[in-house]
Amino acid sequence: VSAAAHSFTPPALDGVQQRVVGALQEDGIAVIRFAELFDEALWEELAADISPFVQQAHDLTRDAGPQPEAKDDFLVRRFEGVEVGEAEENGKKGKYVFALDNPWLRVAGSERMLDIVNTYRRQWTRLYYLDNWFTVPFPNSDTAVGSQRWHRDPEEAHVVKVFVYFSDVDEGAGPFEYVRSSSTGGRYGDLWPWGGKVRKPPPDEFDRTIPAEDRLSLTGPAGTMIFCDTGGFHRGGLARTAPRVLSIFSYVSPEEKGRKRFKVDFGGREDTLSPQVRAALD
Ligand SMILES: O=C(O)CCC(=O)C(=O)O
Repeated sequence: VSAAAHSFTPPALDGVQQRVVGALQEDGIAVIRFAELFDEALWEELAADISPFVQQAHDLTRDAGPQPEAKDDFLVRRFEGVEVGEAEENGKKGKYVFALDNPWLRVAGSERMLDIVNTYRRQWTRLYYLDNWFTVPFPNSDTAVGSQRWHRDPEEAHVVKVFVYFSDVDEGAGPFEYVRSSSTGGRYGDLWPWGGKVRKPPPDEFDRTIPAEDRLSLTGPAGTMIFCDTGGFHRGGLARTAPRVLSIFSYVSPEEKGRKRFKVDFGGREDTLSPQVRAALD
């Protein structure tokens, strides 16, 4: 246990934040509406900011083939990976640089958000990835590839991811799916355990072993917000009839400094940040 964990003092949480932490502790997953945590103006700002990316991604993938063969075929990432538009300029094929007033960073690195994640992890976590995703629908797709298959994330046993849907996600849009109570210490924590040899369990055996009622399919309208311990089993993005647009934020413990997949331009304002925000963005 690190020094940071020893000195962690749980912050005061409001009712919504407590509900999210409680559900994370119980099931490894919590689903709320973005509007329960943040105001309408911020939603509008994010929606406007993501919209040109969605248009570009549509154009880029209009002639997608019949079947995806790799992750890059079905997933367009705005700030990393397949670089489109401003990411090409900003990142120059390196890490994307977010200004401190970037709206995604303001949400992902907000105290409101960090207080939830940090209380669940009982330490000041580090934001190591944030992105916008456009998942390409393939009407004839019959084989799951990559993260479309059940898996546990490799970073840490209790890595936390937060997804916000910016499109309506029904079964045809490849919803995120999760096995309740499947992270380490949970009811299904010992099945193909985290860090073990089997990274992607055989689908038939998986379905036989884990009851359907514990396999959650997170459909929902735009504005749906999912907090999740992705050390537990999850999959998603097998879209057939509609694209799926979301933002993703990932949080790890402070020891994982090397993993950070973006940069922050603090503009000399480091000292204005609260210690937990600074720890998250450093
Ligand atoms: O696209 C999805 O819903 C799955 C994402 C996933 O597996 C991940 O972020 O680790």
